[in-house]
Amino acid sequence: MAGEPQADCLFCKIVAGDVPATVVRDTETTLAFRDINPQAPTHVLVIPKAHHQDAVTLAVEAPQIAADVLREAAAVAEEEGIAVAEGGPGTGYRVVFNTGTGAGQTVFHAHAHVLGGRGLNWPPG
Ligand code: IU
Repeated sequence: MAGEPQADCLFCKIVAGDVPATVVRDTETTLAFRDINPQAPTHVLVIPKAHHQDAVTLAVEAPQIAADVLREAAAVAEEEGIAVAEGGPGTGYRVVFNTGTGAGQTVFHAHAHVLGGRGLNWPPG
């Protein structure tokens, strides 16, 4: 059923406390923790605690929680000091939802990457 924990899901295990993570924010519906393989000085993942396979599925199955994830992504950026609307390289941040293996998704539990603290190129690789 949509939202139910999956036994073989890494992020469900992090939510359950069975796999360690460096948690930076914890709400009723979301968890934010540092990526173990950071691609920028700030690289935090924001996930729904409930299991949904990707961001779009989350938005369809639980739109309120999708909004919570985005709000938490912004809160992480504020806390990390990168939520600067008009600054130079290293200010501002990127919120990324890799969706599908071809786009780099490796964990099939919805998650937002919050990236910042260095210059970010466009288009991305
Ligand atoms: P992706 O968009 O599905 O590729 O992102 C998955 C991320 O999960 C990736 O950046 C990993 O470094 C990260 N990660 C993690 O933070 N903790 C873990 O135990 C594992 C992966 I495995």
